[in-house]
Amino acid sequence: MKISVISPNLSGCVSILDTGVTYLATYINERTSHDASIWDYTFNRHRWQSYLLEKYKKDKPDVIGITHTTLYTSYVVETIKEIRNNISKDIPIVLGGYHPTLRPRESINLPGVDAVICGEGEYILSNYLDALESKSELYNIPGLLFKLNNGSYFENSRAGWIEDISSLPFPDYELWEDIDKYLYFIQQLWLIGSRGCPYPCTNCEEVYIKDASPGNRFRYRDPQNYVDEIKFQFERFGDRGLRMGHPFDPVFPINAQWTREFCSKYIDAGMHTKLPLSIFARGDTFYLHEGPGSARFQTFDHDRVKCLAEAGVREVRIGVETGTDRMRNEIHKKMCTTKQLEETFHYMQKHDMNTIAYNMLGGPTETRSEMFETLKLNWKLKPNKPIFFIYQMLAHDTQLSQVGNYDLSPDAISKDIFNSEDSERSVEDQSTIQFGEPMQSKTFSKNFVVYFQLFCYSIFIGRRISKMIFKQRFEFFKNLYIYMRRGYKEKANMKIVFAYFLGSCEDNLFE
Ligand code: B12
Ligand code: SF4
Repeated sequence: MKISVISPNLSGCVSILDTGVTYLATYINERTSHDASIWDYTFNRHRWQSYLLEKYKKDKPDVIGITHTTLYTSYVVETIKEIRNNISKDIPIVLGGYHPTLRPRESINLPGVDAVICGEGEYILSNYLDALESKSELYNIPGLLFKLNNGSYFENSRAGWIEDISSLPFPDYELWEDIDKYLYFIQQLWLIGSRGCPYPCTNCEEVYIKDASPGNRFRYRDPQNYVDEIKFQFERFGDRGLRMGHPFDPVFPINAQWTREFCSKYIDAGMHTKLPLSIFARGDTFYLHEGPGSARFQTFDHDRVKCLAEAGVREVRIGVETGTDRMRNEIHKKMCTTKQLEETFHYMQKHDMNTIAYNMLGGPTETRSEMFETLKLNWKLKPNKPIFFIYQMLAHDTQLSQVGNYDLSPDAISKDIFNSEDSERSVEDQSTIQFGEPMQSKTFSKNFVVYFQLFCYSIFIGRRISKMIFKQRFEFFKNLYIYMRRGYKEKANMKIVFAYFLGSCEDNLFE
């Protein structure tokens, strides 16, 4: 059977190189008798309907898959309509990804959908394709929901998380026709060495997704296997624009022993001098030995940071999230104090690591003065790049009702994810976290968050741009012009292109 999986990115964001889709299609191609291709709107979004038709005629798939993230729901719905109205009334359409995993019944009830995969897709999709090919029953495929002839649906039991993620093939990014364009704009590749996360943050889907399927959600790859993949990706893309590896593991260095093993293997492979890495860590990560639940050590683990630095980790991305302990720990349940953040940023700077601070503006119950605290804390922490996301309602938010003593029920807080009628944001921006739609609140107006974000950026970007111009002089303007012109030509979202220019382009990759 032939399946084409769509990444329906109409936002104009040039970084949506979907790792889940890549893993899925690679597995189908390399480990099953079926064939998979990827159809990607990112650089075709202004003619996505004709693009779909061309791809359909060329690839002639038997099944169409669509990856469904919550903020992209409208793109998924439009895609299904287009397929049903202008391409095929009866080709099976299967949805998978974070939204169907968290809200499978909502996804299966979308008009035009035939099946939904809940959980990780590799084995489940392969079983589904086997069953379609042999025209056998779909009743015994764990993880699958499918439509019945009478319009209702049948829901199989859940499949369980894949136990050994090191056994999966390395993701084949060549399946993305536009991989060279992605590499031009982002100059990095997303790498996945773990799946899941052990923390309970209430702003994140991770804490809810744990229960969407049985088994152990938080899994790490064998360090050697991870290093082998990074080397493999570098050999393929190193001379095509790849300048930095970006492990997307939310808590990359959480386990001291795993971190040391990874670092020594990365050095043994000679990769530390070839491909620098930018990793995620939390403000409390370097105070822990074996993750949450284990004894907390109050002393900072300098050795672990040194070891990362020696292995070529040049940048650490840290979730500051908000300026007050109330928002960070009582509402978002981050378990990380302002003091730990201050120390962590200080030590990172001492160890010569670049830092990125991730922040969220406009979370549930946040007040305007608390948002100012976030700005003040960032000023104090002096990250190389601060990022101010707008808090977005995701699939789990509607289920939140009480956090600590706070009422987060629908009566207290607007829970309408797709409420955008009075939006200040363009349709394309609404699906992004950078410039997305603020939630409604009694403590601030949507406009306040929108303008406050601009204010934060203008302060920090001004400082950063002046530094860059001072260092790079004419080159800065030349590079900016070339990069923005290419973004314009590719009809990308120019705000996001500008953000990537400052974040990861040419001489701006690291300060
Ligand atoms: C890496 C990452 C990215 C990367 C790659 C995105 C991707 N989808 O692969 C980038 C930087 C592009 C990114 C962008 C965004 N991300 Co992001 N990202 C992650 C992160 C850290 C890891 C995801 C991952 O690679 N997991 C490993 C892969 C193998 O698993 P997977 O993606 O779940 O894919 C499996 C299944 O879902 C399923 N599957 C997926 N698609 C399909 C399709 C079909 C047809 C089938 C059958 C199965 C199937 O099979 C896959 C293989 O097992 C997660 C958080 C986390 N810790 O998990 C957030 C996360 C996925 N991101 C999130 C968000 C909100 C975004 C953005 C909207 C942010 C923005 N720019 O504004 C965009 C959305 C873009 C998009 N379409 O995904 C949310 C999604 C929440 C939701 N309910 O949709 C998450 C869960 C974080 C959170 N806040 O909780 N992200
Ligand atoms: S540490 Fe990051 S990935 Fe883990 S639950 Fe918290 S926000 Fe989600």
